[in-house]
Amino acid sequence: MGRLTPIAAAFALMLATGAGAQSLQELPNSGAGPATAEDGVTTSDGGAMTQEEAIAATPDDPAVVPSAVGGLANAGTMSDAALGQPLGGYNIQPQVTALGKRADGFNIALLSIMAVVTLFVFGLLAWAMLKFRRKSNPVPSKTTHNVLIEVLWTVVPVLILVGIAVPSFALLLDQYDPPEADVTVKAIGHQWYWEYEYPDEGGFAFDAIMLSDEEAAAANEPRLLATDNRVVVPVGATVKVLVTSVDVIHSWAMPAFWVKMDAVPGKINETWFNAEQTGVYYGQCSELCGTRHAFMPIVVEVVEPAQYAAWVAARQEDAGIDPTDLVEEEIATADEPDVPTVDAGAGGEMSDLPTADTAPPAGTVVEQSNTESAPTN
Ligand SMILES: [Cu+2]
Repeated sequence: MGRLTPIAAAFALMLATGAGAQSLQELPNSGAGPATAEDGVTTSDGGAMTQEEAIAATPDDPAVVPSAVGGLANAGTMSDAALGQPLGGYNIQPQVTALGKRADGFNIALLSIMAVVTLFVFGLLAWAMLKFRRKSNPVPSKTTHNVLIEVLWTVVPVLILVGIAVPSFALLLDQYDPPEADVTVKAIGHQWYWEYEYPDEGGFAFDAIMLSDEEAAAANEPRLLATDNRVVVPVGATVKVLVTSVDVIHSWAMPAFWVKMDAVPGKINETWFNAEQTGVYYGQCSELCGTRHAFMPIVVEVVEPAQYAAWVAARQEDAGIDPTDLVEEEIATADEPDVPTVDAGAGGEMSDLPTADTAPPAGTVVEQSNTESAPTN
């Protein structure tokens, strides 16, 4: 018991300092934290929505854009049971983005290194226990130092860690350094469904509501993962996803793209993907957000560019948007300077968020690095 006391004391101290640091971090943000009812949250139609209104906007009254085909705003691609959805095995879903493939390979490499190290250490333990037990080794050695062994057990682990760090940092940097976007999609989390907006295509928007078990079965889609409307994007295009929320923190996650980004009220986070294969891909909200957290799935339909153009034209027609107006608008705004960007840093800590005093001007995009990009949850 005597030896446990200092450990318990250290643990209590750790808890105390951890809690202290947390409350300090929260203090400067108390006035500029996640949007409250007074702040109002800007919605897709440009108006302000209070938190109560946002919560009241339940899936019962979705503002679905009607579609020419079947009332669904999707391009009608059939889902493939071997792609873009859980396979029921122990492995990560097949990746369809270059970064996803790299990350998947890195994951397997790390697991292999861990397996080798673990087996080696357990082997050493077993060997030492057998070889140096009292019965087979009655006179213990008095050796206390061995320079060669000490250098080896320091240098070898350092080399292993450096060998892991180099590809790891390279992958991380590439994830946060997106190429210029071809398509921009805004994903807005609601309790409990996702709303999508295509700001560059005239700003048409729609909600994605989960299909019931019967509807999913009838459409030959996986249970609890299919939605009535899907995010449609072209294959081989760099898609920028702006992720935000109007009520609580959600998370927009797509395992087959190795993408996961928190949806934080009052803040726009950015992530991106470039899908190399057409198909229907399923994901889920990955931040516990309330009672129906498990029932706000995400569906991305990757189609050929021509199919995408037709889908956009149909959505614009449904929403009463004249595409020729958009071209004129683009020319009119072409001379305006770029919106400044503030990088919140790798941690994305609360303390890194702009406070009321230092907040960047309205319209500034605050980038948050995605430190939890792995699709496994
Ligand atoms: Cu959610």
